[in-house]
Amino acid sequence: MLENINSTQDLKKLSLEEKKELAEDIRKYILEIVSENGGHLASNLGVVELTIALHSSLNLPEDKIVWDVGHQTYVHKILTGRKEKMKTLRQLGGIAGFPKTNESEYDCFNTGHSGTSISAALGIARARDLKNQTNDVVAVIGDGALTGGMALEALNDVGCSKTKMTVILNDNEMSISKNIGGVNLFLSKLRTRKTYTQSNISLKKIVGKIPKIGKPTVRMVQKLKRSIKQLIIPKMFFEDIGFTYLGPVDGHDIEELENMIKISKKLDVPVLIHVLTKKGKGYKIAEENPDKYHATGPFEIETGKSKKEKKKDYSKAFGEKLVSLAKENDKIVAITASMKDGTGLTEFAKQFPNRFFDVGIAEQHALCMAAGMAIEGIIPVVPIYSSFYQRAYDQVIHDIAIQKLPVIMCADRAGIVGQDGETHQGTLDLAFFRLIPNINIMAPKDYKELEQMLEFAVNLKKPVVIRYPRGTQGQIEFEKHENIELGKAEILQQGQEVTIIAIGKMVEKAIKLAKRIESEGKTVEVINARFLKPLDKETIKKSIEKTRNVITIEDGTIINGLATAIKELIIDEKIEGVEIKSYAYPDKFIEHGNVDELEKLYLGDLEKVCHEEVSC
Ligand SMILES: Cc1ncc(C[n+]2csc(CCOP(=O)(O)OP(=O)(O)O)c2C)c(N)n1
Repeated sequence: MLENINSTQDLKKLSLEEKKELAEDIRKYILEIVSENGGHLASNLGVVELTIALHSSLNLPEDKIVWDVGHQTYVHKILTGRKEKMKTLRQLGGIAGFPKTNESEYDCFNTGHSGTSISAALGIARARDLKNQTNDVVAVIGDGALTGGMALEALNDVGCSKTKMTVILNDNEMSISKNIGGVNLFLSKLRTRKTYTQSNISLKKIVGKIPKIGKPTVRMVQKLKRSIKQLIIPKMFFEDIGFTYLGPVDGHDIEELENMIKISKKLDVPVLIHVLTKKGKGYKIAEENPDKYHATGPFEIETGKSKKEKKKDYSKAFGEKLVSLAKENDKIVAITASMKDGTGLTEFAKQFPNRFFDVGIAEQHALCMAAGMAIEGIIPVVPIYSSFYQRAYDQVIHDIAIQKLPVIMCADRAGIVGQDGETHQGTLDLAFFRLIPNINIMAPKDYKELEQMLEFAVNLKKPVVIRYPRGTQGQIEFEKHENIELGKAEILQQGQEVTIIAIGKMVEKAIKLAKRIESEGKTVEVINARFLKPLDKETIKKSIEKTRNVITIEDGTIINGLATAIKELIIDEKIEGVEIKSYAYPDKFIEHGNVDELEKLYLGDLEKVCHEEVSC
């Protein structure tokens, strides 16, 4: 069936039975692609029927669908002319894992971070009204994303705005792990109301007749439905804030989904369709472990086994050390914004359930709450992916830094993360944290240094950021691990003619580059900066005054990171006659691709560059 589908027009010609067949073909195709390239599996398998129903019922690209997070758009991409190109999913120059307006006219808004879809859709709908157009606008949002403040802020606005638009709540009871919080409790009540489902059956019967009836009748149906519902669910949050609620509907029943979407198109008010789906649907291994297959590397389809050996990584090193510190110090707590496993907190949560807090996809709340705990003498440790820290910038400034509260902010997935692309690259954190007064910023060269830094941070009693990359430590085994001192760099090797200053995972590259330069007959001083703030000005100044030839290396943007800090130092200290070369990412959003490829593309092959460009 999939072979014959090249556009949404082809899809619209299919019978219901054919659409069901198509759904199975799409599942197989997604499995093939993700098992080869890696990617978001379970969420995509869960929305196959929903996406087919949306594309059958709407008229894209005039109508608009905004996909929340956007990790579940593989089906959408397959149905909108990108079927063949999907084989290049997440590869450099290939199809992105998230919606991209520059990839297709069917992608109407870029997403990647959770909770933006309802706001964006409301904006698009309001713009439509201002332009006197009549197209439909739909936001598709998961129950996980609905735990985030921005999604709730948008619901609040849409509900009372009376703007015609539809929110599809894709409720699979999962965020990446099991969904949590009050919103989840509320949804679980809706899910399990048998009587309410019963009322839907009568609704379905009425809906079947809709093509023949006019608007007044639809309004009557609505009224009737509302009165039934008020009897069954007296406190119905969505209706109370201004939505017409339809559902819950079986998210794997194409016919029922199409009916609901048809009704919503006829209503001139905000509608919320509550769709129940199963994450991983159709692939038993993912159905049973939806969290593990939320996002995955390449794997064998038959067994679900990863094709790559799973090694210890920075998140795990962080999690293990935190557990050992927490055993000694009962003031330590861990806070996650729905990323327990990804940030290495699984074991902590098991061992210290009372000191572990999953707040939902709510980074802003996580950090302000951490500030509240810190002011009362608790030691909150908050690992959040670097790019998601962007969400909580004001909380870092307003709630933590101004009050100098000792919150330990761990920016995981700092630097280039690879295939998730521009919304997920962690290249901005050094720059944006450095701007904030009172914040101390560290980055470790390996696991051991991360452990040292975490222990140091626990005792520091000041706001602190530790940033570390995705994946494993480098190949070099560093013997030297001096004690951490606030604002002190570590000289890894001494030299007379060139100074290389690097931070975090790039220290390994500094050592390699030094070897290359040395092979050409010059001696090189290698400084592991350790702290971007406070910078070890004394050590660095001394070295630069000696060599007058500096190379900086960092895995962040060229703006306001290590390179900038060193240039400022040279100017402020009036060190003259210095040659400086900086390796950093350019002032642009870095696309998707694998980490090695992107490093080569943007930083050059450092060893090769050394050979060609540095006067070795
Ligand atoms: C601001 C932000 N924080 C964290 C994430 C990581 N993340 C990606 S998907 C996801 C879970 C989303 O759950 P839900 O909205 O229910 O969608 P589902 O995958 O279950 O369909 C999380 C936490 C993110 N994308 N954005």
